[in-house]
Amino acid sequence: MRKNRFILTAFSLLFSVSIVAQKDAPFTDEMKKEMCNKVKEATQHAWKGYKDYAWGADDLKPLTKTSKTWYKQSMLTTPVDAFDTFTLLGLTTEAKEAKELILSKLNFNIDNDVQVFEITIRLLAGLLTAYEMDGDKKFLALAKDLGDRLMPAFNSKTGMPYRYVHLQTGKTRDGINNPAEIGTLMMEFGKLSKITGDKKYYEAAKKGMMYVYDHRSTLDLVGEQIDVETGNWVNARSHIGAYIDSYYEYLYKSWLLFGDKDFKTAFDVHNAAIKKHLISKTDKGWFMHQVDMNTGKQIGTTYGALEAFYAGLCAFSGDVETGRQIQEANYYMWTKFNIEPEEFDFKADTITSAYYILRPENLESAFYMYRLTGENKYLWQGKTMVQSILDHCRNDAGFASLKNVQTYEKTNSMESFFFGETLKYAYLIFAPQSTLDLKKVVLTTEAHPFKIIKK
Ligand code: DMJ
Repeated sequence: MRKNRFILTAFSLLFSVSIVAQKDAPFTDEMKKEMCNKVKEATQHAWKGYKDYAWGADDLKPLTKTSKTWYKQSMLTTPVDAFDTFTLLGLTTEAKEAKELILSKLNFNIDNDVQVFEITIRLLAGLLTAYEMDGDKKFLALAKDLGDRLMPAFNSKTGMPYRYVHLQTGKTRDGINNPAEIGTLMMEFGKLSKITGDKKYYEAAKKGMMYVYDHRSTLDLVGEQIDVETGNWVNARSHIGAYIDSYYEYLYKSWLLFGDKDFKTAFDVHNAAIKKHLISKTDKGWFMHQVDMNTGKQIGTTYGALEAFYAGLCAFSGDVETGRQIQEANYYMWTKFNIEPEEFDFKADTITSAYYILRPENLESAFYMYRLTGENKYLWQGKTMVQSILDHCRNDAGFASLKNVQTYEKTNSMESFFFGETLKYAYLIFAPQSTLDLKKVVLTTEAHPFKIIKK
């Protein structure tokens, strides 16, 4: 018995030594190049699937080899989200194909109400970046047309946007909104103002976002849902996950992009509260839990794929050490279950939502951690994550989400953010830093690079 225990201890010691060794082991330029080539090939494979089975639609359904269109007419979500990734990766043929499709077919005169947040972060952002990268004014005309059609969403008593707006009539619906869907319009509408010279987009988005900030709790936290007509919070759950996440992200990034100090002040106030109230320190790393926004009482211990973004944001905004601890937790979540699940309970160490929909946030944080520290450890993390996606999500038509990370069973979807974000971060971790200069551009929540032009 004691002998067995000795062997076990020696084995686990050896195992941890080899992990430590691997974390610090050199990651050569050759290895970086090899990873970049793998990601490029994966991007071409996924695009080929879209071309063969979903040409002109929003998304590819990779298992049935059919297509998905979100509304009555396609908005070409995949090509618009993918265009700048193709350009950054040097995939000129693919970029040309996407551009031709977008400029010949995209039309926003659709008899449908659309979700303002999703359409803004994927399409408005994608078109604005396409314009900044490529210079073709037709991209800008499309972006302006879309921005104008979305603008009536801000016509509420408080200035916070409704969740849905009709693209032809401007009719709004769904007044119970959330900080993420309210705040994550600032970079896109602000950029549209800076490019067109018309301030109305910037002002509308800022008014809505600042309403949320001005109605934070005495603990400087926000809740999960707010009524855009009355301004009352209707759900007091506070955390950094779904429905809140990118509100914080856009406060910091809007400051970087526009140099408007109001955003910096708001971010600093919230970020201090996030660090004070939402972090759980464990021996696996620092996870983030849920609290009541008014009392600070802990009400949940779940963590997941979306929350993983905060390590990168925290480090990028100046606190590398906290970012490092949270990235430990992120990587634990990825490796413990084969691939990260959508959500797990970090206290019980069990999965609560087993799917993986090709989300980027864990890779995104590894990318920021690598850029900020230069430590090989984050390249090794990136390699593990990228390789597991390539090994387990690929099929003959593209890449598929997983229904269950523990069994690797696939499900029939390939979200456009796989192109816009996941493949982009997968490439950027290993690519020369000059591929994307973080002093010259700010990446939106959908990883579309926006040029920093302060005026
Ligand atoms: C993306 O559309 C954006 O990153 C958004 O902020 C959160 N969800 C997805 C990716 O997971």
